[in-house]
Amino acid sequence: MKKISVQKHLIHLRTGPLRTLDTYQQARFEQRLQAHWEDIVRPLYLLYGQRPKFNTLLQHLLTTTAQAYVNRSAPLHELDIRRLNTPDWFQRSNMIGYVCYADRFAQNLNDIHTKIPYLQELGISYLHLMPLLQPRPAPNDGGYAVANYRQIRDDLGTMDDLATLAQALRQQNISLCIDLVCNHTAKEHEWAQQAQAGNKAYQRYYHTFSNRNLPDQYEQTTPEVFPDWAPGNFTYYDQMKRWVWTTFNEYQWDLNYSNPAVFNEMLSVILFLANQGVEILRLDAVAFMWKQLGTDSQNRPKAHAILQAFRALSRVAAPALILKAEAIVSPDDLVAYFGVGDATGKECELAYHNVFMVLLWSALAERKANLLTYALQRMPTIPANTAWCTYIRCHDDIGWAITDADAGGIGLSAHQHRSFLSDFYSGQFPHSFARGQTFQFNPKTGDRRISGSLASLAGLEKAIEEQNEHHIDLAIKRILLLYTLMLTFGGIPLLYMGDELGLLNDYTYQDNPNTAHDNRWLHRPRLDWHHAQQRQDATTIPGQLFQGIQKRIDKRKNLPLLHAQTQTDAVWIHNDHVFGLLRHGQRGRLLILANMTEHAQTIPRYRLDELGFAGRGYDHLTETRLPSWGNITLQPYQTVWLQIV
Ligand code: OTU
Repeated sequence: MKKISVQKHLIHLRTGPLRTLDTYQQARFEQRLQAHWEDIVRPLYLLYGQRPKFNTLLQHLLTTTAQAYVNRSAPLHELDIRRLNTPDWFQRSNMIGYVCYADRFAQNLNDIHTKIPYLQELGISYLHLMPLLQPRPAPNDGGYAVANYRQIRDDLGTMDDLATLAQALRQQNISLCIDLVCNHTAKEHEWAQQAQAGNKAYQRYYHTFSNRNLPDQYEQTTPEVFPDWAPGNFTYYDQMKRWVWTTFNEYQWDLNYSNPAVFNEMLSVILFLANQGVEILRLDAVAFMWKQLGTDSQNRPKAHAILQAFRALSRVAAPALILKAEAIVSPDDLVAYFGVGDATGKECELAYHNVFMVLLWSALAERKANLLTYALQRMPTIPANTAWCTYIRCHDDIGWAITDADAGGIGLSAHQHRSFLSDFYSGQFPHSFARGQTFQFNPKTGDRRISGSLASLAGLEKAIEEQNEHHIDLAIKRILLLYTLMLTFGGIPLLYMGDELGLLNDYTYQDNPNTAHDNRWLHRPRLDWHHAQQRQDATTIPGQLFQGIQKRIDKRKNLPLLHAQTQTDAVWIHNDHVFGLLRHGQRGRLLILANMTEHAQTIPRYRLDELGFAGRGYDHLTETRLPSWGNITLQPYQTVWLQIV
């Protein structure tokens, strides 16, 4: 890679977009550009360095960046400074996320203002509003088929409403997160419309083919995401007489990032949204952003380069913005989204820990912690300036991301185990407590994923139906156990709307022709505020759950050692039914113990001593001291947050 000088580019920018700024504002931009220069050029050179006019391209991207910096409001510039002064703001133990659909949680964006007190009651400091940019008319994959990135869905409000909401949230120390569907657009997006009308420049925004030659070759190695209703990865469009790469639904067209114009467009969208006050962008389906013949076209090095370049450029214009990777991939591919090699800690600040999520469900079904422990131990640590997003449920299905190596390591067959988990959570396995449904059975691979709400998967639906008080109690304990582990693992825990109240599967999606085919709507209920009232009453199920979660959140916030930078190690407890999570570092040591079964379990004292927990322990959860000798017994599904004090 030849040396590319920042100076030459700066001169351009000074006479261009930066010229209206005062010298201080200009200097601040220039300083940031210099600081990030190598991180900007490295990924862009990998992506586009072979092009004859690389410097001109660079100039375009820098102009987009500088223009966004100029457009950024004074309060957001101030936020930038604040975040730069506290770079670990999203890693602290007081970060607690909540995820909801604006219209299913409230009516619309304006109505969310009235729900802020509810969020505060829970202790929320991060709010992810599910897809809200203008989608194509339904069906639109729950909003993941965007027709206009600069407009809000009509019934939710306007872009100004979003900016106003972001500001109101921030005043209450809540950071706003929204989705950016950067892998594909709706076929109704202007770019796709132009392409369909025959505009060659816009056809190059997508992966289009005049015949099946290349598509057939790609198909040899690319898996299907929605084999049930969107088999294959390509769709033919008669008007344009071309095949288009459509990984997901037919109406979602994959963008072609080998075209730098696409990169520039998306960069400008990112910065536009940051300038509305969005602080976290959830980048959807990032694993798919680069296609490469002969591979599965997922997790490619150039997909990582795109993310690295987005980050480096946005750190110049809007450093308060952080990026979250939605890469629901295998453990071996996941950690790379935080950046590796020269880009370590310079890709996405956040990534979903789908592996931890899957392993928790696995451990609950098996009543055993050994796969959970073993697989977590095999995962590399993440860069110090990044954090996981931990979660138990989200709006999507659960795909059993368990590798052969992980399952094999403890004597399981990965294929059979995944199959067991699908049987278990669809309720087919004998004595299963779960009420879920199979999502996307793929006869070619035998793969089956699972839909269902947290409460229904954890046994609450079945127990309520059977009016079995004991089973209701066990289901509540399971849910609280999952919450404990999500809250103590490290990173930002994401509560998924309704789970805090134990909302069960919502079967009404079957009545709507636009959702009936997609059982992920089982777990995308509306929040019934009348039902939510019960949270005040600890004798009700919502009350027990809500207050139990509230208490755990409060405990977490008061334990600064639960900072994301504190090391997290899964540890063997010498009892396969108990999961041990050790958080340790300069801030202190905490051992989380979780009984994964409905029976009492004993933990040998010598093991606690070995782990450095000899002496009188204190359980933060029950606020009691434990005896300094003898074994420890955990009640069914009990968790202990043990510290030596
Ligand atoms: C994401 O999903 C969204 O979360 C889904 O709701 C969308 O349908 C999809 O993208 C298309 O926009 O791409 O990197 O189990 O996890 O489809 C992973 C499969 C994705 C989902 C996968 C996911």
